Amino acid sequence: MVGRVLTYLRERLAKGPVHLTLIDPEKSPGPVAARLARGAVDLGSDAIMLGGSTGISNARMGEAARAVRAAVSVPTIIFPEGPASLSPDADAIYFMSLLNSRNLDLVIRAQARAALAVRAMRIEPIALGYLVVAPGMRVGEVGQVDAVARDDLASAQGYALAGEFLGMQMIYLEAGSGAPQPVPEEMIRAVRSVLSVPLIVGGGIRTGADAARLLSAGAQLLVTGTVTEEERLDGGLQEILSEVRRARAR
Ligand code: 1GP
Repeated sequence: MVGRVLTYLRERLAKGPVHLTLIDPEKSPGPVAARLARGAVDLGSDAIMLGGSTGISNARMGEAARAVRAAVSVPTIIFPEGPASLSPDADAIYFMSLLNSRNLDLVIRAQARAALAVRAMRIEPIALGYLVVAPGMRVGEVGQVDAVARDDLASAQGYALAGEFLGMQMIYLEAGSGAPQPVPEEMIRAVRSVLSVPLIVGGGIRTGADAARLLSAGAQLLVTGTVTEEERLDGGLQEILSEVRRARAR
């Protein structure tokens, strides 16, 4: 099934790379989330992801989704840490599996518990394979992952391609929020060379130079959270978005 938000992302991707802004409703509740989203979208961000790796309640998620939806016209996508992050107030949800978790709850069991609720909410599920690469940061710990080593290109390719073969509509390579370095370019190149579905890259992207390197290695969607939450809208995020525009013009 291909819904409205995935169609929107694919249409944008047909023209070049896409930027996604991640906002954590626990750190930035409703009105703050709305202000951050508006700032990011004014600079050219293509969609807003709502999520974080610790303790988001349905109420917090709902409040942020409603506020962001009222503030911007781009899609809002829930980036869940588990069933507690569900809300009917966003446009879509990454229906995701943490591919390299040791905890089966995060691979498939929580998804089985949430599937009927997602259907009842009529929120668009986007099937996503989520792969944590070292250092992994907080999500690596909470997600109980066997993080893919930064030089283990074959494992990254294997997980990503397995996700695609299982029917996942996008693959997300995550270095972890606040990672000192983003996912290595060689890994992005290696994964992109075997993958047909879009490749999302996030974690540790802070500057225009970071974005330019990852885009030329083959990242198709870039996720940034920290630069927006630190309100470095006119520095980091602005530079990142000008690199996305530059890559689109090529
Ligand atoms: C985390 O990839 C995202 O899931 C964003 O990371 O906060 O480092 O931008 P940053």
